[in-house]
Amino acid sequence: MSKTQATLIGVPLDLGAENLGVDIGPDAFRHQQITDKLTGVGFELNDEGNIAVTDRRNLQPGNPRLPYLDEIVRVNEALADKVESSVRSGQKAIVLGGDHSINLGAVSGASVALHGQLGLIYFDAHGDMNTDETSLTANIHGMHLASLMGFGAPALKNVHGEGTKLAKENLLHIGGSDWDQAELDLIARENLTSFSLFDVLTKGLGELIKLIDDLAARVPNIWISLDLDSIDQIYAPGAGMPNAKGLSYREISTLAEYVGQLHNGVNIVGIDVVEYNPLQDEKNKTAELGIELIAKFLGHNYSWYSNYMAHNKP
Ligand SMILES: [Mn+2]
Repeated sequence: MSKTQATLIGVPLDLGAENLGVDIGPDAFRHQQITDKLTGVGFELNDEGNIAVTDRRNLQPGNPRLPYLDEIVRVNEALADKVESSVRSGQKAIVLGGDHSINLGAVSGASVALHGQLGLIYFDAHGDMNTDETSLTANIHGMHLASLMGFGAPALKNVHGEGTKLAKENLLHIGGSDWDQAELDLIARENLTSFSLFDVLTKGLGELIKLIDDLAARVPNIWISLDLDSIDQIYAPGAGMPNAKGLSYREISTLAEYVGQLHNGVNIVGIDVVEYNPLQDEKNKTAELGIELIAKFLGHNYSWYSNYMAHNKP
């Protein structure tokens, strides 16, 4: 198999929510040897380090409906620049969070590089589709997906250039279970595509695979966003908001493998893995699962088994 060129970008941002620990996510992935492990299964990885984020103790929250907006926008602009140049140079972008608000810069950078010809497969227990007017918490990590599609606060919508970064018909939201009413209203009003956890369990993965195929047939490029809280806490205890009814290991790893093996000309341009909280992890297993899923979404095979076999040669 030919080598996959990829850029690794860490974004230790934790200003999008009140969640001590997600800021050390990128370095915890490195501690878990993400570079060696991905290199070992066919990646050529260029680790660009972390984007600098100002500590919240040195910031004023500002507008209570959009706390830490200025720093979140600044960090996302810096991330968008890096992702845009990575995508333009033909490298896969691997973005490690940080809270989920970094998806705003990641998708915006990819979208600008690809002139908006981009789909988004978004795994999350939550909608992340509130606006500053509807949010019950005012946490920006619950707003950026609406912003990408052109809804909500102008400062968020216009990161990395004015206007919509993701056409609303190019979103596939998977695994939702904890919705706010305003998000359900937005999905209904705008006819967004969501395949909830309930859908996974009542209709099965076969129906979801059809939606993935539909998206892949309509867009030439796809970005993957993986909030670790979409996965059951048995397998991903180190998520910012652990989930007792998330996707199983069999479900998420099968979906990742399927996406990574899509052949009809669609290009998986990058992935963000977010809301990793090492303080809540058990024996680094959430980081290890994150590494496995990154490899699989990008068309390679890394797993406990492949790692075992690599280290047990005669
Ligand atoms: Mn999220």
